[in-house]
Amino acid sequence: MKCRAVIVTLIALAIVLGMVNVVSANTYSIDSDKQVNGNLFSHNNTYSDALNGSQILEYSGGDVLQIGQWGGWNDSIYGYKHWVLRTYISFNTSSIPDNHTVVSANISMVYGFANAFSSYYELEVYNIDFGDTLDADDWTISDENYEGVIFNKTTEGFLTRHTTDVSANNINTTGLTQYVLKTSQEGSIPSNFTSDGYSALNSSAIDIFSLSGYEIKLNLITTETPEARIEGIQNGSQQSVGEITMDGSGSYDGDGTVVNYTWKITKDGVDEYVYGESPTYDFEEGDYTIELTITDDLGATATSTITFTVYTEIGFLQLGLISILFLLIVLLTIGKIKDGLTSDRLREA
Ligand SMILES: [Ca+2]
Repeated sequence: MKCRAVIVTLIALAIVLGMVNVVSANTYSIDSDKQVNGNLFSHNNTYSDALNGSQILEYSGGDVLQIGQWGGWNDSIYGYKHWVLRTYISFNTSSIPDNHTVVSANISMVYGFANAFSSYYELEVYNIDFGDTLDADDWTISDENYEGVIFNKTTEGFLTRHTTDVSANNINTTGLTQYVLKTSQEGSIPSNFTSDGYSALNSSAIDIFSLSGYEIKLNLITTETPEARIEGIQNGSQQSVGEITMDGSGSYDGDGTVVNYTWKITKDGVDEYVYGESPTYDFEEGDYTIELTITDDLGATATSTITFTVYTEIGFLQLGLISILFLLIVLLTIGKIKDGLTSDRLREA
């Protein structure tokens, strides 16, 4: 009975262990740097379509990061002014291990409005690499850097945590990862702008805060990068025409599993794809490049490439036929020479 109880316990344990997934991801939640090259976070750039200039506004909040529009009035000299503030944020992402791939990333923040007049607001996120220095001239941003909208007031609530996904490929694992937060509607006049010079957007701003200070977090999920290995064909080798098995079974993922094997076979600039751990392919004569890309269970990829030459091998039978042909030619030639000599002698006689 005791023995049976132990077996039952072991089986139960195996079932439980089988249900527990292997942890193949690391998570990071990184606070934005508040001190990078001085007080970069306090450099708010303003844009005025009437003044066509920019200026740095003094930021006086201690624990609250304010991003918003202070403009929005009719000026008799300059016309409509519409100031948009941008704020730089950076995260120290250098601690991510070299052999890890970032598989997903988002920025989250807790926010509220300094002024509730605003009926429409978006806070846009742009990925920028400013390096270690930053000044007011660095604020040029393009649509190519666009990463997402962190919230939109017309559809979302107030005083809550909101997140926006950002590209995992743009995380700098060896240094700082930097973004610009920008209010929307830059350079445009809102439709609700009123004739008395004040629009509903007037003096609105976003305060980003938490109980202990402003809070902007970059949340990351990373996984150990898998390793792709091609076996069965040596790099730089000569192979004979015909079917060859491309062996990718030596590929591995240290903290998870390989879920996809994609083989790109290139000859004369033409690509062909086959899939699976160790597929067989019918190779013709020519120069080949094979690129194996593997993907792990969290979407991290790795690639390995080899080049080799395929030639037509002369078989035993072909070699025999060529030898016989050569022998016949030799015999015929000798025969002709003999014939020539015989006829020459006959003529002499
Ligand atoms: Ca992995």
